[in-house]
Amino acid sequence: MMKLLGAGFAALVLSAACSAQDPDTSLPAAAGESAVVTTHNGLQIEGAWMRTPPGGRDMTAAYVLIHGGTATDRLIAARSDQTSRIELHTVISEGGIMQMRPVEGYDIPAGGWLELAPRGHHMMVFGLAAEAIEAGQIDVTLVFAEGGEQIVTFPIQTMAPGVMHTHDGLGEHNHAGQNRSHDPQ
Ligand SMILES: [Cu+2]
Repeated sequence: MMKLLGAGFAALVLSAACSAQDPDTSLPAAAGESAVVTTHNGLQIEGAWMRTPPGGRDMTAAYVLIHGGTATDRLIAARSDQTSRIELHTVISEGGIMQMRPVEGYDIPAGGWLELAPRGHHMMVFGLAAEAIEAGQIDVTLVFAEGGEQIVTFPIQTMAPGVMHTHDGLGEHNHAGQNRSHDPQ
């Protein structure tokens, strides 16, 4: 999906909006929303959440929005002690049917962003511990090619948090609107 987005356009919009002064980055997490986590190389991770698996199952998906830093990075793996494994997946259309495929990683463009969201890129979670579901959250280690390992707490919930509201509300940039234009749906 990201490849369809004009890199120059994204850089233009986000270089100003995602600076250190961006009010987005200093907002505390609201109920049901993960805190904004910043890696040592300036990646900003927000909107993390994992979907509550349907009754009795232990397989689910997890999502996150990662703002790029000043250099391109790559999300190459994810893991948690409270799962048996986490795979990086994308969704492709094959013969008109949407299907999931494992991928080696996702690029995070400098000045751009990587979004994992329902019907698109996602982390596929296998063997989720019942204790994590009961606790309503899980610590997941995200592994970046340049940014190293970063632990992020994912709330476990049935619906997406209102992660885009900060972008919509503050008027400087609008990921939600841009993403719709290259959403696979
Ligand atoms: Cu999947």
